Amino acid sequence: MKTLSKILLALLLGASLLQAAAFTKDAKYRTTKIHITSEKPVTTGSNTFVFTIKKDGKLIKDSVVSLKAFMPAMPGMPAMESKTTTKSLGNGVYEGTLNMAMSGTWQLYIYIAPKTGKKSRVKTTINF
Ligand SMILES: [Cu+2]
Repeated sequence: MKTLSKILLALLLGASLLQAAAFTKDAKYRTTKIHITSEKPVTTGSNTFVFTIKKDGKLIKDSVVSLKAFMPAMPGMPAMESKTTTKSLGNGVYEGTLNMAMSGTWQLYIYIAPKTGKKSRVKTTINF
């Protein structure tokens, strides 16, 4: 029995290591498409998200990508906001950490400023 539970535990750990991101979401605005992932489930506090950004099917490299997450004021609670500028991981992939102080629905704005060409903003929500 002890051996069996050890085997089961090993299988579970192996499965969780192989598992894809705990959180994924796709957002788009016109021809800009963003695939958002987080290694860990989204939770109250600090969350690191990875954004893969494409425009017209091409990976968007060399852009400044910044984030704003906010929750409007609720009864008995002020509005909350977290902003950051992402770090480019190369090849159209950007990573940023937001502090989400409470559970619920957060509005997320992703601002993309390319070196040349038009800036764009993609809106989505994150719910946890
Ligand atoms: Cu709130």
